Amino acid sequence: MNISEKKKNFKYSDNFFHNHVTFSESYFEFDKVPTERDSIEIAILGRSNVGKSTLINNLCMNKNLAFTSKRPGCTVSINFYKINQKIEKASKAEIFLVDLPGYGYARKGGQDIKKISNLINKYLIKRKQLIKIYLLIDSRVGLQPTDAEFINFFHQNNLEYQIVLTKIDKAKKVDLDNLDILLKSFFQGLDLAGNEILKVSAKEKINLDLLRNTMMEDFISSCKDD
Ligand SMILES: Nc1nc2c(ncn2[C@@H]2O[C@H](COP(=O)(O)OP(=O)(O)OP(=O)(O)O)[C@@H](O)[C@H]2O)c(=O)[nH]1
Ligand SMILES: [Mg+2]
Repeated sequence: MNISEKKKNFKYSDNFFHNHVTFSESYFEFDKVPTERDSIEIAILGRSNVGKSTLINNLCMNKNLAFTSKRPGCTVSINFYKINQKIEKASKAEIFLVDLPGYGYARKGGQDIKKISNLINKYLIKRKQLIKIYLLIDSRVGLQPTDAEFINFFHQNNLEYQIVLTKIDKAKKVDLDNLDILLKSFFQGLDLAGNEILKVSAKEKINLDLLRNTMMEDFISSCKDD
């Protein structure tokens, strides 16, 4: 589906998120996450401070859902936000947005980085309910080596993903153009599976409707063969 076709469905997908999302639970260890839950999950991943939690709040139109901070290292647990809607084809499945801790930031020496990357990696590799990863990249900071490592990791492990550039309200046009060129060359050898790179601003609410729609379509299509 192209962007103009998607726009027709925005009302429906805005409503899918609006007032229907509640905090469910947090886990500091992957082994505590319930394994046999009948759920479908989209994870939000990215470097610390890229804007993951802010994006979740703005997608769900609820500023008080996820904790956000100017300082990096704010989210240190896996946080589940439940979308209280059902998908016809899988009427029993619970639907979650999952806010992951940010990578690349050490709060207390090197300890945290290792613990957090273990938590993220376990969730990404072991979670059967995970249908797609939305990898956020700060449009002002650009693609960092750790982001590239994750993208390679997705390909090695056949994980579905979508790249989202954040904070485009703050990026200069020239930086966005340069980042476009860099990403195009990075992805040349990799199959992006037809997914366009999305560019959003939570602050200025740019392309959030498109992002909601893309996520809703992911949830629906993950249930098609059930
Ligand atoms: N200008 C601008 N600032 C943003 C935007 N999104 C988030 N921010 C700011 O970026 C900072 C970090 O936001 P968070 O949402 O806490 O980032 P995070 O990725 O969840 O960070 P961790 O939990 O540490 O991994 C905050 O000061 C936000 O206000 C945006 O679209 N535009
Ligand atoms: Mg956060």
